[in-house]
Amino acid sequence: MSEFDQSRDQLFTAQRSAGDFVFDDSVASVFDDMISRSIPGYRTIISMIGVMANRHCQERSAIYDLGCSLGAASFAMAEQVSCKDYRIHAIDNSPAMISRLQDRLRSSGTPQIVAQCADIAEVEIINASVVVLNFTLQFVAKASRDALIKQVYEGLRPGGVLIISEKIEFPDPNLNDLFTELYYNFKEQMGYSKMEIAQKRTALENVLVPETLDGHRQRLSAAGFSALDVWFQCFNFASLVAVK
Ligand code: GEK
Repeated sequence: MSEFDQSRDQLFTAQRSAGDFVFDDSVASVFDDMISRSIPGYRTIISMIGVMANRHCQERSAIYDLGCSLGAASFAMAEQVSCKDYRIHAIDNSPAMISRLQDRLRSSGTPQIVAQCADIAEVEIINASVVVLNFTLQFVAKASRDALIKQVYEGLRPGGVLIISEKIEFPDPNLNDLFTELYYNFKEQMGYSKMEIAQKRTALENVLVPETLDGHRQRLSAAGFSALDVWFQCFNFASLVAVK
């Protein structure tokens, strides 16, 4: 548990009418609890992003945390990166997330993190040594994903890395069903009821659009990344690293 831990996520406990999931203040206020009980391995992924960022950060370069939410990956990187003269750009288009992140930055004394409320499709990536897309690309319109990854590639220095975590789907329908069911079993184990799980699933239906690992690999190769592979996977959640 971090010093920032907030309230428990009970957003989907009551019967609710259909409506798409949005990253508003009610979500931001319980987000730490929500994401750590909803993504198997989330805390491990966050901590390893810090380890990888320390390995790849270059002096006088920029680190980007795209779709940073409350800044978990940014704080992990700030804690672990030892190279000199770098800045972490923590970017999210949810005003509720960014306002809470600003509060955290004010009280945490981490001047190397700069928060910005913006659409990541419109942010210029410049002089980057590390770019993180931790469960963000899945919320970007599919038609815009190629351009975004290409832009990240162009903005990275040689030797720089992109770390990208996503909910994934499987080409084999039986495996897809199995991993989906195992994932719901995990959520029940984390204290969510069947009704909460079903309602959240409906709310996310048109908002979170997963792709296959092959789809991600192809997009990363097409953008120019030469070395890339999965470094973490649990059921239908995976994280890849791609080196320029
Ligand atoms: C973490 N990375 O804790 N531009 C900017 N932000 C966006 C966009 C966009 N176009 N689309 C979605 N977002 C975080 C977790 S959460 C994952 C990331 C989840 C933002 C959105 O506002 C939200 O804060 C974040 O991407 C996705 O490591 O909730 O499953």
